[in-house]
Amino acid sequence: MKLFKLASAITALMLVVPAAAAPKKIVLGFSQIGAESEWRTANTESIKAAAKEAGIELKFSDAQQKEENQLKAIRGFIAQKVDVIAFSPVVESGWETVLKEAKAAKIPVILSDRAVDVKDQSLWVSFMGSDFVEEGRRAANWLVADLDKKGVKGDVDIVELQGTVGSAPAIDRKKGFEEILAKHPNLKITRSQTGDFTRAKGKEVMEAFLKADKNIQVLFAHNDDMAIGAIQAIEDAGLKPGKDITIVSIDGVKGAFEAMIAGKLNCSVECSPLLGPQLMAAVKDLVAGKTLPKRIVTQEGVFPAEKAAEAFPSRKY
Ligand code: GZL
Repeated sequence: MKLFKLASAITALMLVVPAAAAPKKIVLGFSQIGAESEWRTANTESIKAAAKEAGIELKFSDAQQKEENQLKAIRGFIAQKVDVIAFSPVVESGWETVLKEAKAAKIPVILSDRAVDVKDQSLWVSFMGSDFVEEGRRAANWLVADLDKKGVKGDVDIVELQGTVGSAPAIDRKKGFEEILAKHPNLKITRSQTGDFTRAKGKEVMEAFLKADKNIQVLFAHNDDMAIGAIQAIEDAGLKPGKDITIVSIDGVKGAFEAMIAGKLNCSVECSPLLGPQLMAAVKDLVAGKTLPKRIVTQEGVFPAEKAAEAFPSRKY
């Protein structure tokens, strides 16, 4: 009889005490630049997988490399009252107004991958991504060492494929590369043009460079995708990429490792797109009321061709 009474009491209690409400899901609005390169695709995959793993509801928008689409997406996130906004700004300028709108709506903003150029730094909470100036320095330092190893003296003509005009990686990689070149007056950038971080544009611009200049010795590409496009143009011109023209680029994507193993690319400076886990941890910390570091720098290395085959099997992007 006692057992029956106990069971009835527990049942009655369960009817009275509501089940603990499931904790509200964090909602993150993320505006992605586009799908312009292998790097960007890997970055998107990392963000989506990490959001799923973290149990964060991700509202994801692809801006097709257009700033106006990012502005529209961010305003949409504000209207939907998301908990946090994160984005990778396609260019550095033009964000002041929309970031003020996010601040007025009390929605914190995290910069992922690329920085913005705004006077009021309180408009964004944290910027996580690579040090692009250092990546430019690493590319130039590798080139200086490679030319020294080959005993190359005298003037060296370098052509440069720049990333998207006005973007943080394009501005800063150029800055870092030229900082090192300033110490080596025989190394000169003779032609420089944007390839907008894409293979197609990289090939098109390299074709024009090759038509105009028969003395190109080095190509510095701000990302691997433009280098891979340029490799096709160099081969179409009857030259051997990686031998007739030394090529150094940045990202460290799969296509770059394949090109290095094939002897067509000489060095790729790593720029990790795998920001997803770090971003989701930061979002959770933010929602939990913790303070984030203003700057979170991704750790990365340099891959000369001779290390490519050994490193390739363990690459994650
Ligand atoms: C760098 C990233 C750049 C890559 C390109 O962090 O913003 O954009 O280097 C990508 O491949 O398109």
